[in-house]
Amino acid sequence: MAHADKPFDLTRYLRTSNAAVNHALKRFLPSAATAPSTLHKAMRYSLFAGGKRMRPALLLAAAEACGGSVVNALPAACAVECIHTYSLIHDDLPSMDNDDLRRGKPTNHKVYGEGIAILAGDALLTQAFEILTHSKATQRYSHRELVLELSRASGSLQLIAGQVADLEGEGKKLSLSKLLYIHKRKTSALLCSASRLGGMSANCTPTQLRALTDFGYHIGLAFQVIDDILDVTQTSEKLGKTAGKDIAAQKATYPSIVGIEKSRQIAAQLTANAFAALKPFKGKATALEALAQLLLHRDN
Ligand code: GRG
Repeated sequence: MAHADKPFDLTRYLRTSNAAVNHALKRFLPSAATAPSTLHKAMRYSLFAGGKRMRPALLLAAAEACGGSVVNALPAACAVECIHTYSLIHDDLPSMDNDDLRRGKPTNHKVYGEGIAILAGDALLTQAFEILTHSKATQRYSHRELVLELSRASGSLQLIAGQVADLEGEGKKLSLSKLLYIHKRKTSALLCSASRLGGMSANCTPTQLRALTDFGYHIGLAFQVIDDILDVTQTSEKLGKTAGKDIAAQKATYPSIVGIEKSRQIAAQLTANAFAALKPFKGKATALEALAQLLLHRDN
């Protein structure tokens, strides 16, 4: 998708990658009419509610940086988006963040009720691994390695561990190192895994995989710092989710601990570290660089 002789057009890139991901997701998921249709409607409701599709874009860009194809990377890109969407549905539940708005629409449990929302999240989590089996194994990475990669990133030591620490930290004064522990797991683990899975779908070399790990890790941390800044600087309308939630829930965030300006500097430094990680690609990871910039400067 990238052309060395032209300035990189990220808007066009995202339009193309999002269309490919949406088309594949529609095919991978049971139709809304398939029984139990309430469940499949609920799964599709959140999946197609208008998320930014940053994780799939990152995955496709990582594949491209390693000389891979969109076709081979698409199953993993869809799998990661299913995991991400499940985590948002569950995060919004009354027993978690208790939110009414997500991706600019009423949250899943507001529309379908709590029981169906829990089950839609569960089903998306399971669906993710079924979709992942549609990936092609490569010379260096078997299906076992792909499944291990995604299950580790989304399991009890990473994504869910982050959510547990986040829940348990509410109303408490947290140190920066505890906050880093949460961000690494709650946010960075899945973004990092997206970056790694993109490389793996393209049979990346060990050096490339290390670079993508380092890149994804730093991008993931920057993403959450920016998310925390946006929570206090943007409106709910702009974010498509309730703004100001962190203060209301008494959550420790970078802005609450070090202030907004320092938080911006930290996000910029993390992005610079992510850029530095791309050195082995010798300037050929244009889409990854453009995405890193977008994530740093995003306003929703
Ligand atoms: C297992 C009960 C149970 C729950 C798991 C792990 C988890 C629930 C929730 C964590 C979800 C969470 C809020 C992570 C933070 C990452 C983050 C900032 C997500 C928002 O990502 P965007 O901005 O969202 O990419 P869109 O809607 O654009 O896809």
